Amino acid sequence: MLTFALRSRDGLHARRTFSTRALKPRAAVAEASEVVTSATTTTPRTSSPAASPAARHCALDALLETTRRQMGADLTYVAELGAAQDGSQRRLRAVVTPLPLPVRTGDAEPLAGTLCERVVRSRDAVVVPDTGADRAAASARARGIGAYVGVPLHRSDGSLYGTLCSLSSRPDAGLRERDAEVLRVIAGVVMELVEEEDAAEARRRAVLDRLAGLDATGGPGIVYQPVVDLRTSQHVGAEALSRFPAGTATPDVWFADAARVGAGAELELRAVRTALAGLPHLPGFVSVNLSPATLLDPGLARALAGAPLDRVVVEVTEHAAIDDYAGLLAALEPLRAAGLRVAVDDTGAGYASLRHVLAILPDFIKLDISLVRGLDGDRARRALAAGLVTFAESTDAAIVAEGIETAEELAVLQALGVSHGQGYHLARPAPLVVPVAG
Ligand code: G
Ligand code: MN
Repeated sequence: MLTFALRSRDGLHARRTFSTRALKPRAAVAEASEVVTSATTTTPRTSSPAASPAARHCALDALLETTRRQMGADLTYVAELGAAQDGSQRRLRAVVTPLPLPVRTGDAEPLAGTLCERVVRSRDAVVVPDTGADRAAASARARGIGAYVGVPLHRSDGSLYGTLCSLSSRPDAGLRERDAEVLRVIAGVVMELVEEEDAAEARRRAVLDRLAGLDATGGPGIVYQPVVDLRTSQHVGAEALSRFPAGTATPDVWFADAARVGAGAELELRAVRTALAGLPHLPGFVSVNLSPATLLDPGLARALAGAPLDRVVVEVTEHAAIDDYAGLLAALEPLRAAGLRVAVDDTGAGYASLRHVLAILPDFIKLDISLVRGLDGDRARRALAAGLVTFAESTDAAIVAEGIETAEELAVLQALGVSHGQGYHLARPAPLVVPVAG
């Protein structure tokens, strides 16, 4: 945790400053790092859990906690200026204290009369070892503050962000300029974390906005690409593929973005519901794409409720690792018992697919487009496809070759005994055209 918090150039500087600091050798760096680890798990934290991306927030809290202990302070915090339009307020961005003090992350209060105001005015460090001996610190004294050290925080563009402060209820005669020097170094790392956290939050908001906009227009559109029996040329089913508004990101980016903000299952299941609505108008099965995480989501059963499961196939993507095959199999078991079939998608695209195939023993093994592309002129690809045909026969699975684009590819796949195929050469993905009753 400490290494992460202090990984920047400034951070290395901070680490050196810590270890050579002679004034209050309360904690060696190794000890501090241990302290940080336990601080993030056991010290009562005053920060709100709803704050922002948890990991980054943890790093900021851990850094403040190390700082607090190093300074021997009761409370260390980051205050952000400008909560009010005129900048007269400050808002506590992060607070650490082991004491039951009435301060919380997110609290806002007037800047006027605080020692932070002095930091802001002077744009410089303020060190007050004893508020009782400093007339200008009377209001701090009145609020129970005995000792204070604070430094300004600057954004990477140089503008003033707020203050980083440590304070204690008792005066601290040992407090001096050198302590401010330590805080100044920490301030650089603090701002790196704050700006990272803000940027991540802005990205999160942007994705949520896009998803809300998509919701308003009825979610992703669905096109269906026929899955063809290569022995009979019959359309035996169709893969449902999500399509997003023109001019926006590709579907995989939409799904990855949604997953990053915790809305992956929601988006995938929305696509599933729309896809299944087409079932009455389609021959055979409809095959929907799901990530391993969504297969474990309780919403899946709801999205499938009422659908004829013997006409539904779920495709598990190869791209995501599966940590818990047992959990996945357990979640799928009742659905499979009710007729749902399972496909492993993109087989051959990466190392995970064969593990998926072995663990899941799917009904369909979908050969990735990269194995099918040009296999008519490529002995190794042909050999791999032939091997999978044998494997499929022995495990009662069917092979679906994806991305068949030429007659030559099709002919070789048929000769190898591949039973099913998909691709532009056979049929393009297309929206469902439902005849309107007259
Ligand atoms: O990962 P998955 O196999 O579910 O993705 C299928 C994607 O491949 C879809 O976006 C679909 O439009 C596309 N696709 C379908 N058939 C072909 C094809 O023959 N060639 C290429 N290049 N892409 C295809
Ligand atoms: Mn697929």
